[in-house]
Amino acid sequence: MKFHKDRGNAKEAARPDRRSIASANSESQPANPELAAGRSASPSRPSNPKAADLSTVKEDGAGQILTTNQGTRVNDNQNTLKAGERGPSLLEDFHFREKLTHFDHERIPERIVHARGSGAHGFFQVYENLSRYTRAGFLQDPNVRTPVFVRFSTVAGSRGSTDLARDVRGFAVKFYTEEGIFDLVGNNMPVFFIQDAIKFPDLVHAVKPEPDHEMPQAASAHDTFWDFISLMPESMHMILWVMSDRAIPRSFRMMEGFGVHTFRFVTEAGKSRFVKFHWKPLLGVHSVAWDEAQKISGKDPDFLRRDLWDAIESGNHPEWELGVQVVEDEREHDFDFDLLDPTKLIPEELVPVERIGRLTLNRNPDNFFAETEQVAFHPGHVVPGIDFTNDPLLQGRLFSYTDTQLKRLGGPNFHEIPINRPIAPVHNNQRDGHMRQTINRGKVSYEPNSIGGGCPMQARTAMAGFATFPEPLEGAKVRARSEKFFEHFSQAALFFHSQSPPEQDHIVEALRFELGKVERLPIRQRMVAMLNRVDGDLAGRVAEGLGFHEIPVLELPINRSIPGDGDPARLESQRNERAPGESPALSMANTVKGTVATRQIAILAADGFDTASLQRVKDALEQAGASGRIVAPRLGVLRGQDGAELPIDFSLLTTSSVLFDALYVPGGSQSVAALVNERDAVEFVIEAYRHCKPIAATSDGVELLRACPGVLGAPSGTDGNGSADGVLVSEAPASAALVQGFLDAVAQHRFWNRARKNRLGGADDETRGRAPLPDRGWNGGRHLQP
Ligand code: HDE
Repeated sequence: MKFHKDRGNAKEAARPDRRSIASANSESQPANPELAAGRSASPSRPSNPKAADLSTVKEDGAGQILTTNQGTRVNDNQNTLKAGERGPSLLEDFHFREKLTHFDHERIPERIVHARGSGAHGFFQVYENLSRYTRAGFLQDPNVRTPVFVRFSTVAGSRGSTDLARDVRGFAVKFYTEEGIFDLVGNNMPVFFIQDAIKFPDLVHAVKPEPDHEMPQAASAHDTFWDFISLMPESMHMILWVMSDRAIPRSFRMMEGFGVHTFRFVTEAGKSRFVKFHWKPLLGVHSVAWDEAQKISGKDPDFLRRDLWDAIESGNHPEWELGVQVVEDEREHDFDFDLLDPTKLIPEELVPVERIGRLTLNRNPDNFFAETEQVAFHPGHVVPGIDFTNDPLLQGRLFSYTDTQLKRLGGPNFHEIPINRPIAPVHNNQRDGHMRQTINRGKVSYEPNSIGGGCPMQARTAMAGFATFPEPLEGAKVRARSEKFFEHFSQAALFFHSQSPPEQDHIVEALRFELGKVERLPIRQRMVAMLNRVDGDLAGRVAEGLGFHEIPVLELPINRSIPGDGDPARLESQRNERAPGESPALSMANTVKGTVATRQIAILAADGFDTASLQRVKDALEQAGASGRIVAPRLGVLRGQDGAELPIDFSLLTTSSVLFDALYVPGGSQSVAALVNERDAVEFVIEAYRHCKPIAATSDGVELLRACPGVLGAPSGTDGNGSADGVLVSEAPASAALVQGFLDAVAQHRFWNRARKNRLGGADDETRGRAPLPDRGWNGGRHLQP
């Protein structure tokens, strides 16, 4: 290593040259003719231009010498500079002061919402040219891979809170397109709590920990949240989503995503259509059980972050298809609901989702802070061909996101932070400000100008200049919503009616839990009365869990979101009296169940296990893309019946049943005898059963299941012939049929009906006495006709 560097032109040479694509042009020619044509991908571009861009700022201390921030080499990083060995520290110690000052300033404000998040890099590729819908360059050429950075998040909790809180998940995608950044800042639920952005601070204040004692963390189960909700009937549809298992996903990789608002697609010719965006995970949509979620929060609060990281590290790249529901402009008013109302979805049975491309996440960040924390999304980051509607929630968001970055990232230059800067060239007359990185050359920082030849110049639309869709507008200036916004209940009922019976049970249980944590009786009563407007059966079951003998009377007006001079009667919640129907696409029970890829299966064993069976099941799992992990009473190496040795992945102390998707117990009399006497092993099995996971046991392994109360109560399948409740037992060693039956069961994910049958964790059925219900008229299910 050279001690004295030749610093002659080092500073110049080190300047990353990442802005050379379209230097200021004084002629009215497009800087990049391909861009002007709405196309992208010059053949000379690196395969991932964003990765290449980020590489210019990466630092690695390996093999390097420790320096100060000024590049001065440090000789003593152990002692402060003192006046004598026992003397006071000296102000002169520039190294110490720089180090401590930097440390003192290492934290930035966390996001007011979505503080807890996990990110990854990847790319998006469209399946075919979509010029019939949009001029957006990244949606034209199936050969172009557009780099993306995705951040998943919870909403309510702080940065260090648990991943498995019952909550909405953020699903924010930053596309680094050749025409600039497009951010699709969505959630894993297709609707939202409120209709107008002006209520967002109220909603967030209500759900955040209560302001006097700052409790509870990352939880909606408290008085202020339900107080607000019980007065805001427009939230009812979203509430049912948040009370469903969608709010406790098994993995970020197994969540749907939604743009929520209605956006616009605009073609080259200026034709506009409405569009809703969807992300469909190729692994299907799966969740955990609520009891499991709470335990995971203790055992591994980073469960979802770890799952995403590990999947990418091991080459299991998560994938989603981008779907669009496209509605012709002329059909804007054809629906029972207002397309601008973000508390409503367009049922897929009415407008099918067209799958237009694929998102793949294939690279973990190098540095959490620099990338996942500093990434700044904004629904207002759009490219030509994508435009807004007047959804009043979206309109408010268009203000909020820049404002929030100014506070969080400290100034107006946050777009220069490497993770945020576009791969498209940036040229404008914005200057200066905190932490400015760009060194703008020349005298000109205004427009029009003659000194700079008029540059940087505006782009014609034919040069991929963004031009807002000229939507005709009329009307008085008012603070109001359209009439259809006041229909608050029928899509909540549609959602509830579209769920399978176990999913409905989970919603009932969630509401009993959440409202059970509410201390003020009138809030509980108002909520149950409100739920009764959605569905009488739902309200009755929640009421029963709360110990009510009858459904409380709903006080009028239901809608308390009323302006000072507003007429409550005119602004009252409406309910469409038609039967809500069913939309099978809303139920996770109808999701993809054809794969076991990336599932984590615990193999519970001790010394003396049946080597052949264990190996057969483990190999089969791994061949199918799942992982069989050995869990034993201690760490180290296990010795099988025949003396074969196997490394142990986890001891019963270092892991937990809730961290796995399924369980296999091989035989081996010595192994099983040890496990039967191990309380943690018995609990492991009982929990896997209680959480409705697939379980298989062979030969002596069945003994362990017998030692677990309730588990073999009603086995409906033996010898690997398949099992209705996902418990496969065979008194023989693992056969090919058993292995296949187990794989099929793991692909099913969970056997939620087991909880119904055994009353373990599921809601009650009709057998318990229930209060007579005044209003149960919403049960006539029918499928929606496309
Ligand atoms: Fe956000 N939201 N939001 N939001 N949102 C933020 O911006 C806001 C809404 C969403 O991983 C904040 O940079 C308002 C809907 C995601 O960094 C803030 C309203 C949807 C993320 C903000 C909404 C979202 C945010 C906080 C009502 C789904 C995390 C930090 C009008 C379509 C992005 C930040 C990330 C973050 C404001 C409602 C999604 C304060 C005012 C609806 C995924 O600007």
